[in-house]
Amino acid sequence: MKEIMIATKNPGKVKEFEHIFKPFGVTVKSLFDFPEVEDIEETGTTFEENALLKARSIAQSQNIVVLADDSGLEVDALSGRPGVYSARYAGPGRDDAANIEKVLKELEGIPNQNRGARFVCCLAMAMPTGEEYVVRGTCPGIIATSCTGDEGFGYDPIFYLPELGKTMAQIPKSQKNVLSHRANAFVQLQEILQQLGIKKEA
Ligand code: ITT
Repeated sequence: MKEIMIATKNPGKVKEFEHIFKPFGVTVKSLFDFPEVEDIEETGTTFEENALLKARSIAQSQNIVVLADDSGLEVDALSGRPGVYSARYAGPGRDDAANIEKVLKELEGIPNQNRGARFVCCLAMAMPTGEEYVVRGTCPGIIATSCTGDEGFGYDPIFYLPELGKTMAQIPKSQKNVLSHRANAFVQLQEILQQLGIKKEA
């Protein structure tokens, strides 16, 4: 496998995957390199379903190995919301600041011990030949009461990691790439890549 297309238009995700795939010598492309691919509606009710929907449809139409990431934030006190709606929680504008504001408002007055949450990342890899693989990674944390830090993207500024005493937006990319939900899912995907004979370059 020489190249893989990440089925995303989220530049934050593209950057993380470029970093992740570098040791494998696999070139990372994204939907920015395939402007002809139309948006695929995320009609699934689970992260797995949505990731598979995207990967499958693009692998077939573009004849390339595709990795789709469907990810989001699950907040315990909100019964798992925003969940699969994380990107559009505050409405179709997909604005990170508005999404964060909505979560913080809904959690107003809720004490720290009840602000548990997790980031979830499902990765689906689809081959043009029809083989499909899906994995799920998670990363636990606590929703802070305000934003801190400017690394990362999405909900990172309010996602507090108690063991580090920092939010996900206060740690460098290299550290996020080791402990995040995406990193966790990628460890599982790596096992699959290995079984397929795709290994890290020495
Ligand atoms: P694509 O569908 O084009 O991949 P997206 O941003 O719409 O991009 P999702 O549908 O998977 O992606 O929604 C994920 C949302 O969940 C994303 O917009 C963020 O708000 C949040 N999210 C996912 N991973 C995150 C991370 O590592 N840090 C912070 N927020 C994250």
